[in-house]
Amino acid sequence: IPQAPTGYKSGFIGIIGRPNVGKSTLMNQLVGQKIAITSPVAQTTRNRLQGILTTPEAQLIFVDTPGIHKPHHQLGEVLVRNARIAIDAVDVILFVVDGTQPAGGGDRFIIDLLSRTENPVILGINKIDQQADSQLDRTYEDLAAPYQWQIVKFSALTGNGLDTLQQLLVTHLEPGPYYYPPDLVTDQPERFIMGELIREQILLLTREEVPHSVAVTIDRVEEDTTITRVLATIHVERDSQKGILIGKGGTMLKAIGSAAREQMQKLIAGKVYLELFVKVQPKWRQSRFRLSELGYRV
Ligand code: GDP
Ligand code: K
Ligand code: MG
Repeated sequence: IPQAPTGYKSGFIGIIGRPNVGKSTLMNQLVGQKIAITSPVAQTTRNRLQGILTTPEAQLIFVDTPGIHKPHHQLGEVLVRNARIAIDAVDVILFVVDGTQPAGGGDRFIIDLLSRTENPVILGINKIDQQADSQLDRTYEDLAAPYQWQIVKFSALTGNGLDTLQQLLVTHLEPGPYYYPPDLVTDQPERFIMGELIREQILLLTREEVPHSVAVTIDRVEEDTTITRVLATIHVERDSQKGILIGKGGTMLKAIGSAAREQMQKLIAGKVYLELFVKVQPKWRQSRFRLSELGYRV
């Protein structure tokens, strides 16, 4: 890693918020590449993932966290605990809310968590591209008022307002080194993102009952001069879910595969041949061993 110029700033920014407010979309837009998968399904993000933005004046390292919510099973508890750790392990908190939705219990729960941190907090009101009712903003402003958090409004989808956000974040950073090489956009290996791109298509294409019990492993990546061959397994809990994933005559698996392959080609800027398998592993969500075996930090 090269040495940063004198006066250079750097630091970690925790992106916190309830599910579906647009945290992952925001991170992708800020770093300029799709490194975190997004979908309308809550709990799309399972791991802590870092997005790195290096500018001439600062290196901003964004930590995308799973949305904070009340846990229902062991995977849920792990997710919430990781989000709590993230709050204190960073330099600045970006608390993202959905400006198209009224503030809810989930937001109050997070505000309660954030009220105890020493770190500076910025309230980011997202989805201003879709906002019809400015009254909603006021409810968030009122919630933030007792803590005197700075407020920024933006659209993670269109990028509108993100320059202002970026400038404000830099003012909160201290002088520091490059934590990562300037050309790196994420701390995650390509293989992990490949698995996530498959999981994203499952979330987008299959029925409600499948997504939460799915995990994807990348079993093999073979790089040829002209094509990259990827072998991956989708792990589910029940035979019925396997049936849904494969679909009639294999149509669903084919659709998942071809959409994921397209995304992977963008990721690696090259041709990909993707082979997908589906495997039933009962109750993997309950098992810590399984979770870590599949690559989740528990
Ligand atoms: P997360 O759960 O907080 O990480 O949320 P995601 O990034 O997965 O986004 C949840 C949904 O909100 C997705 O369907 C996104 O396309 C959508 N979304 C995110 N940001 C915006 C935005 O600025 N405007 C609009 N209209 N939709 C957004
Ligand atoms: K989501
Ligand atoms: Mg997310």
